[in-house]
Amino acid sequence: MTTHYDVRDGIAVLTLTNPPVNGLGLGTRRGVLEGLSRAQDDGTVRAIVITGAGRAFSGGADIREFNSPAANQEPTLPTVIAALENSTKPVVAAINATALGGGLELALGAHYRVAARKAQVGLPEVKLGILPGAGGTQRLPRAIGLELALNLIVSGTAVTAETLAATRLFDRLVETDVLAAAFELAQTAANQGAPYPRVRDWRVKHPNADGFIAFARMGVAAVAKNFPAPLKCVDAVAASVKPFEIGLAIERAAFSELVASTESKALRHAFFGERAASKVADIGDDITPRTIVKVGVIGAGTMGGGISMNFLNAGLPVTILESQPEALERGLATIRKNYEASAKRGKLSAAQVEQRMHLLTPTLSYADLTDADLIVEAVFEDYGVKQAVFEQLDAIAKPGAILASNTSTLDVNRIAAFTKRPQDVLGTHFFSPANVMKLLELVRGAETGKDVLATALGLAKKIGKTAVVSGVRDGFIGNRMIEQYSRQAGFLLEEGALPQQVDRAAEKFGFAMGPFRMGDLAGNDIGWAIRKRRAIEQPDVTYSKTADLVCELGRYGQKTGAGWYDYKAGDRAAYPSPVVDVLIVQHSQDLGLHRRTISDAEIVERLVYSLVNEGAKILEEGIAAKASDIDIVYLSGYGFPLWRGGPMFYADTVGLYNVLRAMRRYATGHQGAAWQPAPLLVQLAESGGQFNA
Ligand code: 3H9
Repeated sequence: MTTHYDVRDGIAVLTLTNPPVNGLGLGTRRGVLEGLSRAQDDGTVRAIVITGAGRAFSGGADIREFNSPAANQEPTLPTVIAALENSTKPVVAAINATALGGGLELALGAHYRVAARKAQVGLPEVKLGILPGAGGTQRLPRAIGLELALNLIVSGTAVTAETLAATRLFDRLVETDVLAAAFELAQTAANQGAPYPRVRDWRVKHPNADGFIAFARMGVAAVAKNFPAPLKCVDAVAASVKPFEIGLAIERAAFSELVASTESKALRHAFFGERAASKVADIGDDITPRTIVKVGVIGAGTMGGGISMNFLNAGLPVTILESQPEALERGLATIRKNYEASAKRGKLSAAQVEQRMHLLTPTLSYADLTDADLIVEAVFEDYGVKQAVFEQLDAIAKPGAILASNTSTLDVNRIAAFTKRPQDVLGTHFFSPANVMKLLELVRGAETGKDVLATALGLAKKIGKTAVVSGVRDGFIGNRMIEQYSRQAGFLLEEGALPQQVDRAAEKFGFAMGPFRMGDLAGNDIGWAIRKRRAIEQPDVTYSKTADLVCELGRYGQKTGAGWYDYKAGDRAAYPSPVVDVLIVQHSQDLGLHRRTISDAEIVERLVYSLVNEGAKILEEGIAAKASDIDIVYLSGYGFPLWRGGPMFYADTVGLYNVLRAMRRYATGHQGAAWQPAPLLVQLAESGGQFNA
């Protein structure tokens, strides 16, 4: 049972009991309606209170149900809300905690609302690529006014109930006992008798609704770009000045259209994918995480500093170690500078800056790390350097301390073997800038303890990261895939494209940055070093030499003032470089290739499908546990367009048969050997399957 019914002192109490957040799935909707009928039929019941059990009033419609037959099966949410509204006995919503989306819409169908002051309320549907589809766009403007409602609905922001104290939305706001206040109100309402107030009967008043809506539409159109939902929200809210049923029909039509859109499916995929990423099959509630109260960070460079800031921000003291006093000074100064920049932007107070700096202890001695519960190293990517660090850590770290490597490509098992406690070692691959980027790849070594991984997952949440678990393989998930993408980008140059065309096509597809601008930002020397290593480790794997030629000119990217593009002092814009263009064309000639015009569509397919193919290999090797993990890596760490749901989800929407067919076509072209399709992709394409089934 996902609703509970009982009668106390002549008041029927309907409690939503559908953990974790009382989602309004079919069973719960039925329960509410049945409870309502029971209360109408029971002569002893004078009024009805509806509330939620546990941590929420209701988190809204059950998102998992969307696009399944149950979503449209009666009673739908609009049916349930209409029944509340038309109840012959007064209905009071007792908003004990979070009321979002359909949850708030349900409350708007009650005659009265009592809420806990701190309860979070809002209509966040737009974040899932839809709009409130159970009357929210019509009732909320009636309750709180057109402008405020439009802002909340278009942004999807949740606010505390007390923020809306000045509006008609809540009849009472209370500190603690919501149910008692709701009972009192229910008794009073029953004493007064019908008619009971219905939000639908209220009028939206605004001195210039048309002008305001036109203004809002312009602003929303400018920022919503690839997301259709925000403008539909504006249209629906605009209709709230019309008769209620007309507005409701407009909302309903927009909801049906949006819920079926690829953008909404992608956003819902990302919502669940992000939550699923933190769940690991063999790590259940029986695994007790270790306690982390003190952190050590080795290396005060860009990465070490950024990593430290994450822990400081979460209130965890950090001891940061460097080998040279100057480097330590520099690292500390950078951290302070970053915090002061945040303070200038108004994101931190001066006191908060000091509080964080106060939690930071600099040191040149490993002896100061002996009481750390977690030590993260962010030193140079070289086995020799890592070995020296991990042997030291093994010697000084207290028993049970977690030893983490921020390696972005090296073998975590080999690193773990530098210690006598491989069960305490894992990879924590932060992305630069580490204090900003959401993604954290947790690399589980062959011997990493379950409690160590559980601790890292919990800690990731605490420091606001989106953690994805990867097995041990060169490049883990993200960088392993990006290498194939970069290879294709290089081959495209040999065949006829220029960096600016490739970047433009990738950015038009929606990538935050094309591959060459990204290379210039990250530093082209990093890829160069990897290719040199590959030449020894995997001599059969081919790369375009173009990138090496660019590096040989000292063009490492923004940091050297020149890379694939030219840069001007004090200006981060990338200017196409005649030097690089000549170099590329010359290189094609040297290879004996006849340069051809390459379409943007081909560029995008080759970039994205190379990610997909490698992703499929990662999945079949078990390096990633599920396709959505790969999508989350790309959405949170690599600027993949959110509305396309990540590379694996995107491939599903294109159709794996079509993806494979295109790959087979490219396999007959220049450097076609790079297009060996992953067996998993072939199998799914042939059986009509999907990565994200
Ligand atoms: C809607 O209402 C449409 C209507 O307008 C029209 C209908 C006709 N459904 O985030 P957490 C799960 S659209 C199903 O980790 P928190 C979530 O997957 C809906 N499941 O916790 C997770 O499950 P698991 C509009 C849901 O405390 C667990 O709950 N509403 C739903 O940090 C805990 O979630 C929204 O968009 C749901 N609606 O945050 C609200 N919500 O444990 C979306 C949550 O298996 N939800 N789950 O991984 C949220 O913003 C947050 O989850 C919430 C709790 C603030 C509620």
